[in-house]
Amino acid sequence: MTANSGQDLFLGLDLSTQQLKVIVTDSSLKHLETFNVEFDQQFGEKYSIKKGVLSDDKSGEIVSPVNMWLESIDFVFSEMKRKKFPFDRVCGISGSCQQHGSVYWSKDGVSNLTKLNVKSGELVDQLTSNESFTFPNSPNWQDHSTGKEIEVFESIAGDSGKLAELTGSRAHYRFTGLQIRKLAINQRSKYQETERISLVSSFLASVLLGKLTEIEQADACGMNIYDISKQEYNEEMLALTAGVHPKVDKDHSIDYDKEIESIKKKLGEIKPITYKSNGEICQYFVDKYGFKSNTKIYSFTGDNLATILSLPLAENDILVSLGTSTTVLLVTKNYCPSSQYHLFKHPTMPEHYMGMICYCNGSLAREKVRDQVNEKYGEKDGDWKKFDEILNQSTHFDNQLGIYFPLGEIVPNASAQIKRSKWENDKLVDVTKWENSDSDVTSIIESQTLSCRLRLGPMLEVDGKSSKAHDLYNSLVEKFGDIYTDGKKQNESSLTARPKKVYFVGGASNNMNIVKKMSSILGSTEGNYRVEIPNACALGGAFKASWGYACETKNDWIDYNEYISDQFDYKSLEEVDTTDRWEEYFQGIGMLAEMEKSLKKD
Ligand code: XUL
Repeated sequence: MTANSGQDLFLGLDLSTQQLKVIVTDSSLKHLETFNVEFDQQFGEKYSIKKGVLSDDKSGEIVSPVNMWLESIDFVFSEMKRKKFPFDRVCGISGSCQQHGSVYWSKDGVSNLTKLNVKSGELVDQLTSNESFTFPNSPNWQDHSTGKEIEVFESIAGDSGKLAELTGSRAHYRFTGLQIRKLAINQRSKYQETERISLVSSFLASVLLGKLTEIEQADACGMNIYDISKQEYNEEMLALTAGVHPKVDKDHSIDYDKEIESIKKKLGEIKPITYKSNGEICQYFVDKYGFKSNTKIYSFTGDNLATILSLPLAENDILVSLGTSTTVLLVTKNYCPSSQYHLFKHPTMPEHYMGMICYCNGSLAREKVRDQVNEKYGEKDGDWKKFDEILNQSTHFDNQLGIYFPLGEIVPNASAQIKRSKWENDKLVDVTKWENSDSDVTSIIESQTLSCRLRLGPMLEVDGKSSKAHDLYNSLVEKFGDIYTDGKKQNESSLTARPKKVYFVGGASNNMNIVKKMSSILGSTEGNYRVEIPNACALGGAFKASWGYACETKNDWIDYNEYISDQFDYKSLEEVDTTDRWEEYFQGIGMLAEMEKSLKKD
């Protein structure tokens, strides 16, 4: 379909846990084709992987083989070549990669990368793991082996909140600084032999460029090392990462200054967000597949960051992804970190940040309530009819709320539990069951949404103060006292901020009844939309490439959001028809904040 049309093409690559995908777009952001390679299917036996990874249940270690990624690049491009894909029309490439993973280049590896040539075999032959990489595997974001590292990162920063203030997130097992520290301590000589460390995103860009390229600034925020406000590495966190922090690493023979310089060199510089390309594709790909030699490689970013690039998401817009877990992404200028969510630099808007809240309890918790209702009414397993019917009957907030965590939750930090409370005689009363168990239906959607609203508030910006908002805030604190979320006091702005547009994606967004209810509570000022973007992160990568190319052609910045908005296919959005109940749910906000105070922790 692209073969004869002659227009400029852009590629968005997505190197995720289980596959490498390539999507093709044109300069009007039209998605033309998709190619992919599934790791288990193609390389499962060879690399002994399952679902793309090697797991050790005992240690919690989860890694992906770097060689497999190299093989997958040649595999997918060869497939495209076989199908006569017109590589010579590709003007720009960018992409999306699993976040936090890291790749460890040896001195030879850095040099081998610059010598890639079509006569010496495939990428994997020229960058063999034992020579080119000091560690053959890349830590995967599902890894759970860095508990000790979490403790030291948070204690050196002060606490989880202080680390979040500095780096945008509290310490997480998967974050790159902690993963590097584990290797630096346990396999010191291999660490010392490491010449450069890439994130998965900068690794893939580097391979295409045939030279090491910088870590991308937005993805760098997933390392727990990068001071987001100062836009530079934090030295204390670097010392921890290198395993040489004087307070916790007591080896006095270590030359501290030398080690800090060394880790800085290994990580390389972080280039501020830019539209400018990192260079042109290397000759290997030109000779082997027929790319033109001036195909531009734009920095790759993390998959969540690329996801927001797939939609016209402006400041204060939010994206709610209703999957097994619920993930909420938003665009903001407000750097207001918390230990309960993440802030990253925005990958294409230098003044902006991306906020990310990740809940463990999403679909599974809702499905449990659905099953309970279906059992009561003798409905078919898995059917949402009765659940939806009950949900649609609830037209107002009836002063009762439940918290449903069949799994331990991280936002807020709590063990698995169910808690139900009513507002009676001006106080909160806990109950074990509702008078009518059907109430769980409305209650779970309400509490899940109110939890998002509580956490989104501080990240959103308020245009100006209104007397209405002032009154709502005053009556809320009069009734409930000061509202604290995750240890931080909320203020008038954070409690009265509304999102502009809300986009719903992911499996459960197919249920319009759930989407309507959530929309009525979140209170967006410019509409709610349901949208299907099955290739969101790859698409975001391709859009980033075509935007970068347009800016470079103009030789100036084009506002990313304007660029996307101008060409976006608005027909793909389905507007949600809902009644705004934002004001009514202030009562729910007060109740949820109060209920969260007494949640059980492990
Ligand atoms: C985000 C995260 C995951 C991976 C998935 O912090 O770890 O979303 O990026 O690929």
